[in-house]
Amino acid sequence: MEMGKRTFGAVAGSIAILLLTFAAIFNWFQGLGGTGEHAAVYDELFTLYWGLGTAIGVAVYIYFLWLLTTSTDEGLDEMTCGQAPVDRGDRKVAYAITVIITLFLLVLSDVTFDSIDFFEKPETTDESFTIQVTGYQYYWDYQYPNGIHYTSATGEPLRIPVDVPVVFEVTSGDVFHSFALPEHRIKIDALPSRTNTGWILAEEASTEPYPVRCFELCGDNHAIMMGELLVMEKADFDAWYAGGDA
Ligand SMILES: [Cu+2]
Repeated sequence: MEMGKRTFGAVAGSIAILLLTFAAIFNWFQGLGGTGEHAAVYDELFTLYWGLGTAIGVAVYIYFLWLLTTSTDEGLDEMTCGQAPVDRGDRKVAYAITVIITLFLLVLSDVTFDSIDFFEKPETTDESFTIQVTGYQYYWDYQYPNGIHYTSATGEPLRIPVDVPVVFEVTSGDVFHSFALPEHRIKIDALPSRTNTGWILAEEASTEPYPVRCFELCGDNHAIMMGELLVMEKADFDAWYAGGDA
C-alpha cells in the first residue's frame, strides 16, 4: 500500500490547494468593495456560484479520496477489448445525482436570468437621464443630454447624482473597449457602430471618486485608460449640471 499513501498525500494536497484557491478568489472579490443594488445582485450571484462550486468540488474530491484509499482491485474482472463493462453501480444513486444536478441547474438558471433582466432593463424614474459614453484610444468621451461634453483625458470625473437611475449608452470611436465601473459591477462592451446600454443607481455619494476602467485589451496604453466616477449629492449635481461648472 505504498502507492496508497502517496495517492492519499496527492489528493489531500489537491484538496488543500483547491480550498486555498477558492478562498483566495472569494477574498479578492470581497475586497472589490461593491456598492448599490447592482453590486448586491451581482455579488449574490457570484456567492451562489462560488458556494455551489466549492461544495461540489469538495464533495467530489472527498469521494475520490475515499475511493482511492478504500478500493482494491480484488473482485474486479479483467477488461478485454470489446467487452461491455459489468454493471456495478447503484442505479438509485445515479438517478438521485441526476435529480440533484438538475435542481442545481434550474436554481442557477432562474437566479442568473433574473440578474440579467435586472442589469439589462433600466428601472428609470422621471429624474433619470442618459449619458452617451464613447471609448477612444485611450480615454472616455461623455455626452450629457443638455450638451455638456468632455472626456476623461481632461482629468474630469464622470459626474452623476446619487439615488437617480442613470442610463449609459456606450459605443466606440475606434477599436473594441469595455466601459466598466467595477464598484457598481457594471461592464458594458464599447464596440464601433453599435450601442450597448447599461444603467446604475448609485446609492452613496462618493467622498472619493470611484474608478472607471476599460475592461477590453484595446492597445498599447489600455492599462492607463482610466477615469473617475463622482457620485454627487443631488443639489450639487444640479448646480454643476445647470452651470456646467465643476
Ligand atoms: Cu479601452
